[in-house]
Amino acid sequence: HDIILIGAPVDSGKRRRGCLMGPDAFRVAGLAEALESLGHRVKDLGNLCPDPVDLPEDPHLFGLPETVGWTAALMRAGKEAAAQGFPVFLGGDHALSMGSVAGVAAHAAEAGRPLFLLWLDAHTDFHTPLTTASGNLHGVSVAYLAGREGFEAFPAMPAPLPMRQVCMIGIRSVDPGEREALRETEVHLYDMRHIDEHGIRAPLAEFLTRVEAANGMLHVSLDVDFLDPAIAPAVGTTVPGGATLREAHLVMEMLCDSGLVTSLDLVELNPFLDERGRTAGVMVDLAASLFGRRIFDRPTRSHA
Ligand code: DIR
Ligand code: MN
Ligand code: MN
Ligand code: MN
Repeated sequence: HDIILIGAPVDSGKRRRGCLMGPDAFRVAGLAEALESLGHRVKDLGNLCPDPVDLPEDPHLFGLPETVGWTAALMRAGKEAAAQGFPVFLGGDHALSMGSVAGVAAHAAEAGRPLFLLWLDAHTDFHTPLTTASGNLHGVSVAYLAGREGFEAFPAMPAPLPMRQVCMIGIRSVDPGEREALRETEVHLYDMRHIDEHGIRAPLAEFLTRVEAANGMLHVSLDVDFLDPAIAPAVGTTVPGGATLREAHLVMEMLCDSGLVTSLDLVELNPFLDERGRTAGVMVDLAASLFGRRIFDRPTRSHA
């Protein structure tokens, strides 16, 4: 692949600071070198800045103007990068996915292909600015992408994502407002109990089969808190009972085998909370698995 690294030090999506250091932590942990060693061409665009926006703060929401500025800047950068190669967005908190996925969606719409979204997260991030109790905008990204109401302050989502094209895996923290709203959608949602009962392979394989059948593009959004905090402590919103290291690598290797992934977010890493770069290293290893690192080659076979 022609991989385009886009630093997005978004730190306005929640109150606890530190995700702005994420892009540099990924660099220090050797992301570009790992991907190059797998035979890819890697170009690092450095860090983006949010667009200046002329918008008042909202007393109910944290960091609204800055987050709107990030969404606009990332939407532009994401659309452009998707036309040129394989964008990898280095977060930054999960508010960045409003811009990254919107940009990629705009590209997919122009290419005439449906965009699918794999959301690997403890959380569903399906609040809107009207329903959020915390006021933290890293919790509204999927709702924005789906075109839910309440986002008048944001740039219009260019190509709203049908929720049936969204698959969520790893879910274990859902607020009441999100739960109700999700019930009305066709999202494919696999919570941790589903993983416990059926393993992580089956639901992912089913989703990949659908993406392939639709000739879709596939964006993967990996929130650090998808992982169990025992292996990935450097995130502001740890939730016990997450994916194990082996489950996460299996997901990444299956995604690699599928050949379907066209863009990636690595989000919510807070290096200020890390243990000597341990979580950054885990995220880099997972990205490497997605881009072809493996223990031994396997005979190629389909995900089904
Ligand atoms: C939480 C979001 N449901 C909230 N938490 C997230 O504040 O609305 N943590 N996304 O990563
Ligand atoms: Mn998230
Ligand atoms: Mn999360
Ligand atoms: Mn989070």
